[in-house]
Amino acid sequence: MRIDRIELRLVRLPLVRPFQTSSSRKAHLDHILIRAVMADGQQGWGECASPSDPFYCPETVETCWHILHDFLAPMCLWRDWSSIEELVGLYRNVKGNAFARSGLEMACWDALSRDQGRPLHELLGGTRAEILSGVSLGIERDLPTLFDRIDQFVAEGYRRVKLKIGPGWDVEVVRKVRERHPSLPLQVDANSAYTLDDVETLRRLDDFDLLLIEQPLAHDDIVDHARLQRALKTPVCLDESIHSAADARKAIELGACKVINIKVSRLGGLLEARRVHDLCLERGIPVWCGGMHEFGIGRAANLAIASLPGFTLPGDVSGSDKYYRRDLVEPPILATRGAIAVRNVPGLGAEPILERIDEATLRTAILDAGPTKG
Ligand code: OSB
Ligand code: MG
Repeated sequence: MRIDRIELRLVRLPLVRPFQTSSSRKAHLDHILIRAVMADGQQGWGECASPSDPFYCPETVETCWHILHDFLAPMCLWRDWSSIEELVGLYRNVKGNAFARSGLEMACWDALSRDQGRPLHELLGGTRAEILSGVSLGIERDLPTLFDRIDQFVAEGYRRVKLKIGPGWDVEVVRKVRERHPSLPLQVDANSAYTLDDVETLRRLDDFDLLLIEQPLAHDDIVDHARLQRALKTPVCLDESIHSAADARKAIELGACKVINIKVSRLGGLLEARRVHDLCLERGIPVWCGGMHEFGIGRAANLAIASLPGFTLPGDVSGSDKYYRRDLVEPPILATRGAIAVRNVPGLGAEPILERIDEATLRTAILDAGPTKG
């Protein structure tokens, strides 16, 4: 395979319901779509689902644009590769910037699987015909609003609920949700909001039969998480701290977690995501698929990886209707009774609709110059 042309598009979709983070209120999301056109005319699409601000991880939409435009694309254009391992070898000198790498790699996986006439989930080694779907709920304005949201998604059949927590919105919120839903599979995500000074607060969460607590401590820590895990009954799950299979191995060996959240974009792509999956399967560590509010292309890639056998816990991959009124792909990715079917068609499993993408595009760059050294 050889990429002759890379198209980058900054694409905006309005959110069905604005969401509030600690620092901003968002009514829409901007992601980068990558179209890679091969020498033989085969195409693939990828999505870079980076947040626009550096509050989840250091990357932003604009750093992704910069790295894709000025480094990754020039390092790959006009170079021959025959496997994804060879493709990522072309840009192995690029450190970090996982979201940017993941978007380009996804476009190449899509093109490769279309070229072979096989579904991406099959290339990856997927074994499930459907994936089990949970929802991730933000910190809401008040408890009644949170209860309404939970009731809605439980009624729709979602298999588990994840609550975002932080100081001031934790033990009492979880207590009340647990009282209202005694047998609901429930987990919490702290997005690094605590320190070891909060062990007593976090220990109180042990009373609520949570599936796990996700990333309670610093985004770049695995050592303190090991200490915390020893103090808690609730399994610790790492998200932000795990960037590679090597990180996952170290975290498991240190006892920093009992579960890992596999997020394609945080791991720099599907190849590394599969390596983390394989390691966890071998070590008996359950995994689940995290999300970044992906549009249809990135969501389809999440479904493909989540079909692998080690994904034994419901993921954050919900129907796209939870976020977007009209997504950019057909058929729309929707959950039925808390499960999403994995499609048996060549490629990612979702067809990008060009007219909708054109309508949503804010900025475009076309790269088709010869290669540079990296
Ligand atoms: O920590 O899992 C997280 C979204 C943005 C940043 C961090 C996280 C999330 C989610 C999204 O929880 C879940 C989804 O895509 O539905
Ligand atoms: Mg998380």
